Amino acid sequence: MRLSAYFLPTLKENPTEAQIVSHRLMLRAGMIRQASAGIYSWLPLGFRVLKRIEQIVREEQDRAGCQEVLMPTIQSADLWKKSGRYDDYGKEMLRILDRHDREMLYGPTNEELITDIFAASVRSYKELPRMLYHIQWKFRDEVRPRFGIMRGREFLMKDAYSFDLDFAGAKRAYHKFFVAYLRTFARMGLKAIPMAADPGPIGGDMSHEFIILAETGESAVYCHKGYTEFDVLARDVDYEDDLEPIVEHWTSLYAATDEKHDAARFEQIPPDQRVATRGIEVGHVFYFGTKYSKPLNAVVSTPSGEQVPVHGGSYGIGVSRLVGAVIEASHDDAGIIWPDAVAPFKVGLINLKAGDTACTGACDDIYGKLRNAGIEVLYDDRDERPGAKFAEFDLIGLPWQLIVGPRGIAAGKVELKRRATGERQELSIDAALAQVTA
Ligand code: 5CA
Repeated sequence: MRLSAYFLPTLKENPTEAQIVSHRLMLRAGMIRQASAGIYSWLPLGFRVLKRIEQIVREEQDRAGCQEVLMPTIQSADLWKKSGRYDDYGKEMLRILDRHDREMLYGPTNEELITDIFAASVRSYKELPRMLYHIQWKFRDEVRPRFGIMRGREFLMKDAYSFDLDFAGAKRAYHKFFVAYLRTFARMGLKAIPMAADPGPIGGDMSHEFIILAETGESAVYCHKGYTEFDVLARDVDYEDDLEPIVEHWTSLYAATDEKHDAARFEQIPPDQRVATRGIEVGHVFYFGTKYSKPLNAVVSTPSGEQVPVHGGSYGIGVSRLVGAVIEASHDDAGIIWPDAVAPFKVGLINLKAGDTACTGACDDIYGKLRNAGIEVLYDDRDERPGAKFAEFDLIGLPWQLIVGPRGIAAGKVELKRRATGERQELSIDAALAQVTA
């Protein structure tokens, strides 16, 4: 993509409405634009990151054996009346009347709808277990939408649902999602710690929140420092194996959100190993047994012919929130530092002298080669001051900057800068290409 033709409305000044760094940087880097309170449009750069994150979430759900569906954003109130949540949800639910005065709503979550879909077609234990997910926009009329897309009113969520014959089966499903979540967040370069959590309006008996430690997080959290040294991607996971040992390992040390915090237990941890900080909730898993299957009549026959309600769980990931969470975890004073896996482009190709034939010839050539190699590159072909270009590329945080200037090119050299470390190398064009395509 040529920057001269790209819609990238960056801001030079810090927007005053942004209280936390990710919100500030997303606005400054031209990733999002507020449409109304807690509701955002995603501009090209932001949308690319959102899609990358969504794709990692999708791949790890698929790997765990969960199947993708797509349910609508607008739901009928009927099912919610059956589950009892039409009243429970209160003002957070956006209620809509259609032209026939039928009560509709913009879905804040999908337990009712998916349970109804399941109940309509599954009859026997032989069709279990099942795991379904979708990635769809949700609406919650939050009292205080804030921090940009971190606590929006409209936000993109991955929500998955499991259906099992009994508690033992539901626990296996819970473990699958638990492990899939560890892998998902680690692939984005994030350290997410599972913490015992309050199930809130979803209900149920077993629940963990996956938390990224960050001073700017909304929740107060308490955990053992040991978690920061755990490495999950080192393990290859077979989802048919017993995953309990992994879950046990990841719940072996103390970790709890504010609502579940047990000060006495926390104080048993040696003082230098205690972490009391704030965190960003990027995922939440729940086991809720028959809370939805009973009222919505999702029953199956057992091997002995008995009719029983299925055991369910739901498993959410804040896909749009993750964009902000990654920035909170990875930035410096100059701007964003995208981890390779979620970067909107891998390389920024910077032509320092757009009017110079040698520079432009070399850049055009490099641009063509990178594109042919399938590398996503943002090519700054504009006639701007080098200082402004450097600042803009540091702000938008692409992993590599490949800088082409007249002096270097006369000697057949370009400069390659790694955004994360600031390390710069003078290389031949071929050597630079080899590094960024490796
Ligand atoms: N039905 C369950 C799981 S499928 C559910 O709704 N869980 S939840 O309420 O915990 O939401 C799942 C995830 O969505 C949260 O962990 C959080 O990362 C994200 N999320 C929740 N509310 C918001 C919001 N207002 N803005 C952005 N992300 C949100």
